[in-house]
Amino acid sequence: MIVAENSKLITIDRPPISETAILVRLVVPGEDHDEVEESLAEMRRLAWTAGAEVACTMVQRRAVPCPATLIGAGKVEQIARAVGELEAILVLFDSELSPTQGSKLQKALGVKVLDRTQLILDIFAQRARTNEGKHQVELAQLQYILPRLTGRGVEMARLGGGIGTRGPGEQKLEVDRRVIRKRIDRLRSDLDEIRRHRQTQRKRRTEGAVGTVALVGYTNAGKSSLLNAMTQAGVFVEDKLFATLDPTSRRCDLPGGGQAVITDTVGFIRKLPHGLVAAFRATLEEVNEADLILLVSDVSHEGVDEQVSAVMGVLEEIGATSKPLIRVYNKIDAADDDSVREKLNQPGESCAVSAVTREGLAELLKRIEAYFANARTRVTLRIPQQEANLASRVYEWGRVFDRAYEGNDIVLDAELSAPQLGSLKAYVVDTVDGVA
Ligand SMILES: Nc1nc2c(ncn2[C@@H]2O[C@H](COP(=O)(O)OP(=O)(O)OP(=O)(O)O)[C@@H](O)[C@H]2O)c(=O)[nH]1
Ligand SMILES: [Mg+2]
Repeated sequence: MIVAENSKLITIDRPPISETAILVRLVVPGEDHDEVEESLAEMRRLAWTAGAEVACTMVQRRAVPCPATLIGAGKVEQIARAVGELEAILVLFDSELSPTQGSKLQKALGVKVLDRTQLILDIFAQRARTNEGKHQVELAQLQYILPRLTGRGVEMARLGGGIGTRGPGEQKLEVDRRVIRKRIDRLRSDLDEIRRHRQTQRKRRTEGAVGTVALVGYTNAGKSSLLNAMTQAGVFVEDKLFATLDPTSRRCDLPGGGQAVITDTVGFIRKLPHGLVAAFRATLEEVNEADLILLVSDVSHEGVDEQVSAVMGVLEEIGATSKPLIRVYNKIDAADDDSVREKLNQPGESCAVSAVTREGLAELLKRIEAYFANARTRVTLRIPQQEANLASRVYEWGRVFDRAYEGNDIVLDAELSAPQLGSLKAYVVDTVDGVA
């Protein structure tokens, strides 16, 4: 169901629908066969997640894309026939369509035509639960629609609801550009407010912890399952794409005492729409703010390497590549031992686990602990005796080597992690770098 309230347009609690779709892909010279197959398989899963069944897949090889309709006129006719025969009501393109191409194809085929970006946006619209998620999805949708605001709305409205018309799609013609721009401004300022609120929350949430860890990875890699296994968080897990949209943080006990804050967040996908990444800034900030990243991947999946590269691409886009990172190969219970071994032999710190059987989890926690132990700094703190509660916090959080009283001050020789030191910065009088 699409609701339009105070010009706010977003889908809420739409019942699952079942649509028959045809999947189309243009293959240009030089494209890798396996990657094309993988990308098509993923589109089928995306379609299924959105509520459509792909009845047939049609691929066209062409030296160059057709500017008007991406694929050639003959292929368009062939698809139109298939639409009639299969009674399909949706044609999905595993490519980005320009506004003109989308509009021409829709006219020629007489059914809804959606590209990969629109399909992903639709799933995000279905999945958004919190205010933050809904705001971010709406912003991405409006930004996508704005340059496409000519004519296609009529066709969308005529073709009825369902996949791709959720969110503001079918309302396009009634809401002119000016109104949309105003709404975009409003969403941006609301999101700024949400981000500020998130920052305050983050501070409170992470107080005293040795540090924060973000679970990052391809959609369906098992990030939420891993958070649950590490912290008994009870987060929603589903064998569909983009089960998680909103970040969840939980404290996790480390083997030698102390706690890390682990944050689970939205999954990535290849060709993730740039606008969506930009719109999800508040959510993705959780990754930028983390002290350590766990790059979670599904080692039982054939396309795991490509998935990891797609994740690295997004990390680059959000400026998080310089963060310390541990590669976590998940689902080892479903993978063959050789491929796991091969992954672990690659350069960089890595770890193999199963969120389901819990194999390797203890080792992963040890690695996290070791990272923060190595990242500790030995400092001298001078704390006024009236603030003795701060001194007890140092004992609670880190290691204290020596304590002395000088005048009205307690002087502590202690070792703390960088995030812990953050809130005690004002009391640090001396630092011994690199002492573990
Ligand atoms: N066999 C096996 N399945 C797993 C493992 N971890 C997760 N899964 C399954 O993989 C699917 C996806 O798990 P999630 O934890 O929802 O994955 P996610 O990375 O949070 O996915 P998104 O939130 O959609 O990005 C679910 O069906 C899980 O049960 C594992 O270690 N082994
Ligand atoms: Mg998840």
